[in-house]
Amino acid sequence: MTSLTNPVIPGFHPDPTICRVGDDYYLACSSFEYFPGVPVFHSRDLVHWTQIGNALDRPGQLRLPPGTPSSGGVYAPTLRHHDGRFWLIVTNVQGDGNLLVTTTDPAGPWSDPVLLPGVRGIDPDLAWDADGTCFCTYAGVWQVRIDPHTGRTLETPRRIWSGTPGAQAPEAPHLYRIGDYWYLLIAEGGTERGHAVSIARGPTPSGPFEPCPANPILTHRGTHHPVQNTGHGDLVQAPDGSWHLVLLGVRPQGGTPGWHVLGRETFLTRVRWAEGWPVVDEVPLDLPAPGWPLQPPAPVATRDDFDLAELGPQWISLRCRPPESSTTTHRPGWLSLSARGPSLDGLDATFTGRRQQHVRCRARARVDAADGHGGLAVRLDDRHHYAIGHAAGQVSVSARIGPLRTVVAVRSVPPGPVVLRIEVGDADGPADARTGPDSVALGVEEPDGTFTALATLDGRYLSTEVAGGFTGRVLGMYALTGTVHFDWFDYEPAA
Ligand code: 6LW
Repeated sequence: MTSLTNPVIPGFHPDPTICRVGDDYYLACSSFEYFPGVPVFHSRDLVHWTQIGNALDRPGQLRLPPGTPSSGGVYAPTLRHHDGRFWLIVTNVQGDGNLLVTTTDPAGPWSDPVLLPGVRGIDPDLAWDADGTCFCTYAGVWQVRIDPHTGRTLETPRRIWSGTPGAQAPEAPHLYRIGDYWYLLIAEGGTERGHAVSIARGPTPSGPFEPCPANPILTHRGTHHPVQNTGHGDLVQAPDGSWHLVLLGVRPQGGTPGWHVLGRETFLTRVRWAEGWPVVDEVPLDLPAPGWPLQPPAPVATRDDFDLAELGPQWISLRCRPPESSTTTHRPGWLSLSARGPSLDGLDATFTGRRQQHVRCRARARVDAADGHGGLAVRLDDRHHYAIGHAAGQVSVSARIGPLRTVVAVRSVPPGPVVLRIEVGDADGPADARTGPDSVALGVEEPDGTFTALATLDGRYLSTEVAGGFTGRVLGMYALTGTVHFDWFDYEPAA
């Protein structure tokens, strides 16, 4: 049996929520300032996941106001199947607040949103009792009965639990009817190194809730485990009766304090039951555990030739993707990006990329900048990014790290398209307490295919521990002036 490595969905895919219908599992994640929003995945074995769409992929569903900051936007969905339909509730923090969309096919299209102005908190959950009453439970932990068809709240919200006394940030609630009890699963301790999963149970969906004596039922804090910050989970039962938890975790690298650069990723672990409480396994590094059904891995397309009219679901853009700034039909077989703002620092930057999903990898693109200035970038947020740009017969590497902006290297290139490359490799220098997580080399590919790095930069500055926030690195293409054309983009994990 093949041994696969957790995370089951690598790269910036936090706050996973899961449901099963028959033999099919569906999972969705947060997406923050990127459009389209809320990536949706499908699996038949909980281990191999394929992205089948994004729940919020029309501007009318996802209004990210122009001032939506990095790590603002779309937080923490809950995905459920009820009454023949899939329901997804999520918060658009600077935009419409809490909203709910439905579909009969999770690959889309999803409905226009129903807004829930009476639900004023993040991390909304949906659960229905046997009478069909719908409960919306959210961070705090608060609960309110709602009409999910209209979004109306039917009562004043009530606090139903506040988690473990002294623990910060009781959030990410999910409520389930399992056997004789209603179980209220939460995250607490904050989404950083103290993160944990706790649970309580009660006789009704509103409690009163009795905390599990073994809380937290999962945490990796204070351990040497390579997966840290574990929390924000959602439970699912397999057709064979076994139980599983999807959750977020991070993979810190380097010396102290440990830098994670891929954001919070989706992991899977096994759950057993003892005396009416779930007992959660430490997150395994290798999957599957013996006895799990397996499906062959879906082929992962690493190269996009931009031959289709629509971009695949893995591509995400900053805040919006107006057709006039992103098209594959203007020059067929090329992605043409037109500048909106003049810098990657701005909230209006034209940037379309994909999540960095491997700790060592490379991204390449063939870029024609005859009509503008643009290229390839590694973006953590608007204040933390490295870029290699092409314009007017030159390529240049630039870096923005907090308040510092600098051009690191410049080289002239012959007229015509160039192949730009970014390689994420091992940290430079001897390993000690201050070693960074990785290095980011930015450069050009010579006509014979060899790589010339113009600069190799310390990766720690594009980490969450430096930049803050909730996201991870995205590797992508950008335009700062005019229109820049991309013939293809290729992403490959490094051996
Ligand atoms: C999310 C909260 C959290 O709303 O981080 O890890 C916030 N948990 O539950 C953003 O993802």
